[in-house]
Amino acid sequence: MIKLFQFEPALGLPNASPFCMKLETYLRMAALPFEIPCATLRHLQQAPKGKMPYIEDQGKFVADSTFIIDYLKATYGDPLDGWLDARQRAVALALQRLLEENLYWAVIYTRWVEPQGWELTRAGFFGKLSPPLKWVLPSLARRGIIKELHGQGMGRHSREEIMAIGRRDISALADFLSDKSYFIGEQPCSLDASAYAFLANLLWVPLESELKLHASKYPQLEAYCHRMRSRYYG
Ligand SMILES: N[C@@H](CCC(=O)N[C@@H](CS)C(=O)NCC(=O)O)C(=O)O
Repeated sequence: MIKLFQFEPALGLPNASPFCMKLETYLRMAALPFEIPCATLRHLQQAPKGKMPYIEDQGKFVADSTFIIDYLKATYGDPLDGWLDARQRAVALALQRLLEENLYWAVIYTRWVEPQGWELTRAGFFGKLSPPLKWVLPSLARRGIIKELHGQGMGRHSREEIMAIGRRDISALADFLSDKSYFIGEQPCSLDASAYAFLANLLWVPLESELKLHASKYPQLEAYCHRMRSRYYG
């Protein structure tokens, strides 16, 4: 049985880490049996690449949601993406990169840097820790994330610039989805695991960020999230 190591559910979602939620959604979409060991700090410390999620399968550890999905496809088959032609695959990859390599960092900014977001993040991610970890870890983690934001580059922009970048990504996603049921067509593919995880992490967390407000202007995004949830988390 595949063991999925990830954070515990938070902020009203199966996972407040979009990468963890992406992988769990993929496993559900591909109907692969998996179990989630009770989340502990130790699991993060033992993560092969220092990040969640990772899996253990047949004695092998695999890290990074995309590499894990590649591994799962190679090991158990690819029930989701077989119908895509080369052009659709290229578009799916570009959208995945938009979500995971760009929009992600704008969302991180709203959660870890903006005061209202930080309040929610601190309570949602660290609220259950006992002292002294509860006092030390949140500000250490926040400092680490701010450093990562700076290293990636998003953190060097002004708030207004970051919001403009995020809004632009969201509008592109909404325009591309348009009235389709799933991102590439009427059938889901593995890109939808990523899209659903990232959009639900924007629309369904109790943080009234500017990005959430912008995403809420597109009813097709909300409808899409409901479609994915009832199909795979019903
Ligand atoms: N490229 C990785 C990204 C994973 C990632 O950034 N995970 C974050 C949570 S969203 C994490 O584990 N952060 C903990 C840390 O950096 O200490 C993937 O696709 O799995």
